[in-house]
Amino acid sequence: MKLSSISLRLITAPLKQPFKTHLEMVSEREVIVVEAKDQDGLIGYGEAVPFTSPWYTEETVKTCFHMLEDFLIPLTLAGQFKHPNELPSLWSGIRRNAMAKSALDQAIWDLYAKQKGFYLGQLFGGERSEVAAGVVVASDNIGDAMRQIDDFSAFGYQRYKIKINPKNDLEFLSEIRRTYPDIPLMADANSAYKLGDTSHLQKLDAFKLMMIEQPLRHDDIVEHSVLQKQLQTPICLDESINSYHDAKNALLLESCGVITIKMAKVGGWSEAVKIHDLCVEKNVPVWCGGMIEFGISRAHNIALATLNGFIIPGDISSSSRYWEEDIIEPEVIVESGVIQVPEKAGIGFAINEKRLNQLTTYSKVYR
Ligand code: OSB
Ligand code: MG
Repeated sequence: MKLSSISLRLITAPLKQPFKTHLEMVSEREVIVVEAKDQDGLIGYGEAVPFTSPWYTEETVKTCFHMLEDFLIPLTLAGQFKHPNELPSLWSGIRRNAMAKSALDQAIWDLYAKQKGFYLGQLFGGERSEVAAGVVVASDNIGDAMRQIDDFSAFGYQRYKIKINPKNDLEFLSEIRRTYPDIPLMADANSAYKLGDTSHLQKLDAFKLMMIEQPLRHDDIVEHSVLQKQLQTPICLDESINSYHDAKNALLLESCGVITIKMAKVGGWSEAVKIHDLCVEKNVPVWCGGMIEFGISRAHNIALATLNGFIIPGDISSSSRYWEEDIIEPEVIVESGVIQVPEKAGIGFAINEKRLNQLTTYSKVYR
């Protein structure tokens, strides 16, 4: 594929409300928008979604920018590939840095789909015309969390996820279950527990959670296997799954009953689809994870979630969950708990250029 240019933009916007976990409070979101242009002026879009600091992944906005500018973009502009499915091997000499790779991979897949006139999800066999929407509540105050659940319920979200830690878990989950005994509920611990907390974690079985996400270390697969055997609630791995290889090992060791796939974290479309296909083969349900992202990343997630294995509502919420105004149009809308899948070519959404320009703090073009 011959590209005429690739450009990077840093964009920043405040969140409507702070996103609080035991690890970090995010109130301002910074990402990198990648644009890949061909000779006819068609543009594909991707979004790099690390955080400003390395609290969730080791990558940051600055490391991503560096990897894109100094390694991935020069290699890619040299044009030694015919199809976007060759990008992982083109980049195989660059270790890890999955979020940087994913953003460029997304942009080139979007461009390719636009050149061919197909909706992106269709290129990977995605068949759904609507995807189920879930939402995340990340607060350190139970009153505030309850208000958020109440507000979100107006959109009919099909699954609620609450951030927990050993200090607030019993209080938060009891309170939620008192008011909402039957809502589809799960909890995300973002590695707040140790294997030694097993007897405490067993108490959470009483709350009929769909799953508990990443209770133990961010890079662990073995201790989760030990823990899973002592819990009734299925474990879902998030931080631990950064590649197909990780997913294969987690299933081999029965470390989890569910996997959340974040395209950004596994390096792009090809690897995400490989993990999906493995989970379908092994009968393990998957859902599409979120990264507090803007519309471009959200659009890629929607396309990914059209694949058959995504049978649990993911962290794909409306644009308005986080933003006063998103960078795509139309914005992502959740109605009666679902998002309508677009039909237009590529990611299926147009760019809101005015908003994108408003949020841009720096940009650079590479040829
Ligand atoms: O652990 O799933 C996580 C957001 C940022 C970083 C990590 C996580 C999250 C979420 C998803 O919980 C939030 C969303 O995008 O709606
Ligand atoms: Mg998580």
